[in-house]
Amino acid sequence: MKVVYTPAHMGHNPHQEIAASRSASPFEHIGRAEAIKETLINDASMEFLSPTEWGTEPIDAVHTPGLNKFLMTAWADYQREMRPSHEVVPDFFYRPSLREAMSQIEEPVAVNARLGWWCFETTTPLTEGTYTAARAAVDTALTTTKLVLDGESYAYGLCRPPGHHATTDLYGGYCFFNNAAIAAHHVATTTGTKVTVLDVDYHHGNGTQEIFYERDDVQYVSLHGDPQRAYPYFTGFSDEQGSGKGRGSNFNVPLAARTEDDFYLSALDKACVAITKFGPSMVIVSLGLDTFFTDPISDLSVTQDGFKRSGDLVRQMGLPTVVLQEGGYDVDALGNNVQAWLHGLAQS
Ligand code: Q9C
Ligand code: ZN
Repeated sequence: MKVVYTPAHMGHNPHQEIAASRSASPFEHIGRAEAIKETLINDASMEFLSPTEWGTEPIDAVHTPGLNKFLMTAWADYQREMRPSHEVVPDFFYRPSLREAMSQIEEPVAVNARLGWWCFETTTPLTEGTYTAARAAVDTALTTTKLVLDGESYAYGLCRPPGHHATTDLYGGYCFFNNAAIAAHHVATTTGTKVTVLDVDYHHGNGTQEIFYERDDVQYVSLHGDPQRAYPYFTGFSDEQGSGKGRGSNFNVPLAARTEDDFYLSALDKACVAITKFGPSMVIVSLGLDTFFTDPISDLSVTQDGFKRSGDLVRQMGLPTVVLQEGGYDVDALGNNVQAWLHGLAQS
């Protein structure tokens, strides 16, 4: 299987994460992608390639162009305008009801206000090389997608930072640009065919859902921890089924804490039935391994064998499949878990 990887992800190098009312070492760090790379590079069935450059056009086709413009200079703007800091985090979020009944405003001018305009939470710091890394993750997703458009049955993109929490105009949840959504939009618009994003990360992909919620050319299907207890809390409920033209093309499966392999696989089977019914030309998998039973920030109980069975079930749909890396925070198990999923997909 072809694997797209670049060391450019190391530009995104947070030293801390502000969550649960304290600052602690980040769960999303360089070591995650390097652990996956180490496992796959020692696997003779994996062939490594570097991404090519795709520019900002595919990003601006999915996100409000102001998001890319902001992220390009935000870290440097903050150093100059506020104070020198290894990482940059908002402390004031724009919530539209602050201006209830008043005129709509434009993006503010002060960098601290712009942070709260474009970001929705505190766990996603900007560091000096974050922008370069986030752009490289998009290039990785698009290069992987092109391999499959050009005839590979499947390919894997080692995207870091991840993408599925980034909405049309907000970043957060360790995500800056929505790698999978950019890839799906690229396929749908350049081929005129339908595409499915199958999201198996522990967390609901609120960004991908929002981006495609009113569209009938891209289906979003997700298995995740029930938002009644799990991040991102405000989306991922089963009654979110799409709206307008998109009604029926969004499918959420919230899962109970400690869900084990057999139940998880039966839920994934339902997801695959919904995908087959939609009839896409390609499946883009948002692959999170944070459903693993020892993941430090999640509470599902999937095993390495469950990941292999998951890849196998996706293969049985018989569709060209792009696999893009999202979350997964048990770093000691991460490489083996990705490898198991990919071997299930490739039946090797
Ligand atoms: N104490 C992805 O898996 N909050 N994002 C975690 C942990 C952020 C997860 C709090 C979770 C974001 C791509
Ligand atoms: Zn996740």
